[in-house]
Amino acid sequence: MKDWERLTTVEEMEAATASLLENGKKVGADSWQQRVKNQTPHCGFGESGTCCRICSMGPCRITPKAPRGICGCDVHGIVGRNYLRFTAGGAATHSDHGRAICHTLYSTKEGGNYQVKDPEKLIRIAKEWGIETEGKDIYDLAHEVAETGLMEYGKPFGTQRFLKRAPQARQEIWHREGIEPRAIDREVSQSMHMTHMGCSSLPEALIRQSLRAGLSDGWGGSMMGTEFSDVLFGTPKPVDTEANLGVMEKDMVNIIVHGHDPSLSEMIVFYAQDPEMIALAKAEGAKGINVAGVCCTSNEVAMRHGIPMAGNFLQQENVVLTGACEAIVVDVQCIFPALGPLSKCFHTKFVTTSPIAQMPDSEYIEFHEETAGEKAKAIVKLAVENFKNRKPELVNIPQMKQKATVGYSVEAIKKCLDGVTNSHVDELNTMKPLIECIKAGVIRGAVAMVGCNNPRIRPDYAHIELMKKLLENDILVIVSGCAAQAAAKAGLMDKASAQYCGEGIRRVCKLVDIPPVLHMGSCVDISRMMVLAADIAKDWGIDICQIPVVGCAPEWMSEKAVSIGNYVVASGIDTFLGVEPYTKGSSEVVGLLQGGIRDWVGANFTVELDIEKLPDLMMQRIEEKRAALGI
Ligand code: BF8
Ligand code: SF4
Repeated sequence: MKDWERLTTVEEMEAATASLLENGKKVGADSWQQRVKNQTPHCGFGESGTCCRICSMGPCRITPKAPRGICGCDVHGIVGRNYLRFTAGGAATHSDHGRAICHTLYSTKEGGNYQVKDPEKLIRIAKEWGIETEGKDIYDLAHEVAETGLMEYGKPFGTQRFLKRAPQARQEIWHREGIEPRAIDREVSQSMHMTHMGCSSLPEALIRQSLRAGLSDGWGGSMMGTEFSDVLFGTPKPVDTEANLGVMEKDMVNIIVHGHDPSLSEMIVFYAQDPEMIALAKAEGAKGINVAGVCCTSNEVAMRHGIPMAGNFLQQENVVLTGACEAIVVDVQCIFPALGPLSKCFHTKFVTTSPIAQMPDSEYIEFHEETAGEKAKAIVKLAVENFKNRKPELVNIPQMKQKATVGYSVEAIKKCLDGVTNSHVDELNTMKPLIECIKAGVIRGAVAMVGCNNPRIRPDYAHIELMKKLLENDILVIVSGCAAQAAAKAGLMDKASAQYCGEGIRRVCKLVDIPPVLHMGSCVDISRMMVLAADIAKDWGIDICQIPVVGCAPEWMSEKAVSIGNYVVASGIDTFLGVEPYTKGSSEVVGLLQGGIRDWVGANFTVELDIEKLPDLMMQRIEEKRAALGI
């Protein structure tokens, strides 16, 4: 068989998009492709991070002729402050999602809208946090754990509880460098304070706080988001699903869930299976109800229920352009405001549900824990009753989809490893079989490929090409967020794709019965990757920065991604970016992020806009780490 022959190519996906844009033209739809043209060229000051508008004496823009703002701040202070604010935006966003999940956990009750699906995990976390579990009703325990979690956001003293999950050496580094995150809200709030007019303009202080704010996200808010979502909705285990626009069904009511918080999508999925709703759909002339997802909420329900993934970030308009989307139901984050006007060009209902993400041209059905069931049912009904308004002449569902096996939580990975016979190891629930593989060189190392799409990069191209190259070279690829969906759409999560990988990965995939690319979840689930790295390091007896693993976000775009980058690097994992942060205006800030912080945390960023060069850079770093370990 020819190399990677059975994958769906980026060219095929682009052809599908082109035909959908033709569909859009018929009804006068706008598109991001057009808006990119309207916005090009971008503002050079914004791009280099050298515009300051944090007080009304400005905006001040730094040029050779005007090297300081009116207050006297130099370019390094301005770029550093902008970078910290960007990070704080991301940390706030992920962590507020985590907070919402804590509230959902607090709302659980026997027979209620939300229940505890993984009591074992709840008890495990309670014990980890020193909460008494003996003889306690599981819901009393859930409430106590949720409340303790909520206190992590504003506690006056101490540091984040989950930091203790890291290897001792890592915890000591965080302490030594003064970057242990305290209360999550405090880190975000302090970042805003530090960047107020007349506070910090010292790049070193600003970057240190960026790392700390990031850590409050990764080892705080995001980690609680992930852990408590598992308690509420079940810890993911391997499940088969499908990906790409072909998962939309011509003869069914198509409901697309989009956003991030599974509290909404779980309910939609549940009521879409309600016999009353299915009967209603049939009465309306449809064969049934099909739920599919976009962006991270899609990852959440794919990981737990095998709900198909219609696409990732830059495909969100495409689902509406198929003309076969009865409703696109959103919660928070990464939702294009464009969906409002676009939906109006079709019969699609654009349903917003969160006070945090309210948009023009949408139907706003506010979602709360107490009324979640009835609201979800109302939304499903709205979609079903909209089926008859479809215009058959506008229906164009590109017939492309791939099989995917997803659901690789840390717990699931350990379970897979338990299934592998290894003469050196007889314990269960350990990373040792994987460590043995790495030591033996069967697997050279791993890359955590994460993040978004960004029109600056040919959509999905970087993700897919990098993954292929790494797999050919026996580098294990773990993924989350929109990178995961790129892999799934291409077919890299189909076990059958292992045949194209290097000999080592091929053997491991066969032995462990896994696909070559492991889907670990949504972007908050990058906290799973932190736990994975911590567990590997602890079982190996080394620090995280010594493991031959790197992070990569080749197509990133959001503030959340920068917050992630900060905590991944601060955790000791070198991170490679294919899109430049808004920092190039300051040699000092760039010097720190791409070099200096290595002295603090043992890792740093590498920015390489030439995607073709990224795999070699990453493999080189992995080999350096192997050499340092003497393997
Ligand atoms: O949190 S990868 S485009 S969907 S920001 Fe958004 Fe980026 Fe996708 Fe999820 Ni993450
Ligand atoms: Fe200009 Fe200083 Fe105000 Fe920024 S803080 S806008 S550099 S005067």
